[in-house]
Amino acid sequence: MTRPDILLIGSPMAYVIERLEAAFTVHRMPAEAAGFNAFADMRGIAMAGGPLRIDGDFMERLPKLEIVSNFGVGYDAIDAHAAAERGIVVTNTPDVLTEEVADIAVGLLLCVVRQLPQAERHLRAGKWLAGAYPLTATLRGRRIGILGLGRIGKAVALRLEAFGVTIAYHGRNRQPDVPYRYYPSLMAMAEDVDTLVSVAPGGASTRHLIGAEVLKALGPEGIVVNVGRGSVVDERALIEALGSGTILSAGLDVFEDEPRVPAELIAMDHIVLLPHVGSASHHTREAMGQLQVDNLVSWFAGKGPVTPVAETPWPRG
Ligand code: NAP
Ligand code: 8YV
Repeated sequence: MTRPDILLIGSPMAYVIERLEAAFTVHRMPAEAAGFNAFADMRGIAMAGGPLRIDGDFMERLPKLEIVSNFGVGYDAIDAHAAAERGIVVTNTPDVLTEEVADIAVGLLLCVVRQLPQAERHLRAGKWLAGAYPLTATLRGRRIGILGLGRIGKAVALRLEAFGVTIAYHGRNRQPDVPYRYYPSLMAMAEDVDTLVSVAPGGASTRHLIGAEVLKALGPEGIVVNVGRGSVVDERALIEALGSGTILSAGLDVFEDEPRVPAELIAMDHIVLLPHVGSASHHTREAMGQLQVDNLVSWFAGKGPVTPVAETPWPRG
C-alpha cells in the first residue's frame, strides 16, 4: 500500500516530523510557494505556524488534499470555511494546552499588577542598594472581564476565583452553568471592569474588538492581558492608550504581526511582553504534537479525525 503524501508547513517539532516520517511520505514547503505542481499529490498537511495562510486558493492547488492538521488550538491561519466547502477536514489541538495557557494568563496578570519583571530588573541592576522598589498596583478589589470564556477562558476564571476577584465575561453566547456575570456587549463589560483578559480566537469576527473605545472604558487603572490572538487588539490604539495613561498597563503574549513587536511597546518599561509562550512547555508542546500526528494517522487509517474543528465536523454534518 502506498504511503500518503503529507506536506509540512511552518516548523513542526522534530518529534512530530519523526512520527510522521514513520507513517507517511513527508514533503517540505519550499521557502517561496513556487513549486506547487510538485505538491499535486499531497493528501494531508501538517501545519505548524509560519507566515503562510491556507486559504481557498491554496487548497485549489492541492487537488488531492483531504485533511489539514494544525499544531495549536487556534486555527485562524486556515480558512476552515473554504476547507468545508471542498470537503477537506481541519483539525486542531484543543484541551491538551488549556491548563498551561491559563497558568500563563494568570502569571502574566500577576506580573503586570505587581510589576514582578520590573522589580527583578531593579534588584539585578543593583538599585535595591539605593532604595526599595516603588509600591505597585494590586489585584485586591479588581473587577476582571474575560473576553472569550471558552476552554482556556474557563480555566483562567477558575484560577482567578481563588484570588477573590470579581469575574465577568463576554462572548457571543451566554455560557450555561457558569457563576460569572454575562455581558452580551463587550463595551458594557469594559465599562464595568478594570481588567480585561482576552482569550478569544483570531480571525475576522474578533479583529480589533479591543479598540480605543473599549480601552477608554477600562479607565486609568485599566489593565489588558492578551493570551488569545494579537489581532483581537488594535495595537495602535493600545500603544496610544498606554502612552497617554488612558489605561494603566498591559500584559501581552500575542501580537498583531509576530514575531515583530512594535518598538513603542518594547520601549515601555511598565508593561510586560512575552514571545507567545502560552503553551510552550516541553510537556504541553509534546501533547500538542502527539495530537497533531494522531489526527493524521487516524484519518488515513479510515477512522476519521480525532479533533476536527467546528466548521468541518465529523461525521460530516
Ligand atoms: P474555545 O474553547 O473555542 O474558546 C473561544 C472563546 O472565544 C469562546 O468562548 C467563544 O465564545 C469566544 N469567541 C469566539 N468568537 C468570538 C467573537 N467573535 N466575539 C466574542 N467572543 C468570541 O478556544 P480555547 O481553546 O479556549 O482557545 C482560545 C484561543 O486562545 C485560541 O483560539 C487561540 O487563539 C488562543 N491560544 C493562545 C495560546 C498562546 O500560546 N498564547 C495558546 C493556545 C490558544 P462564543 O462562541 O460564545 O462567542
Ligand atoms: C502555539 C497557540 O504557540 O494553540 C494555539 O493557538 O497559539 C499556541 O499554542 C501555536 O499554535 C504554535 O504555532
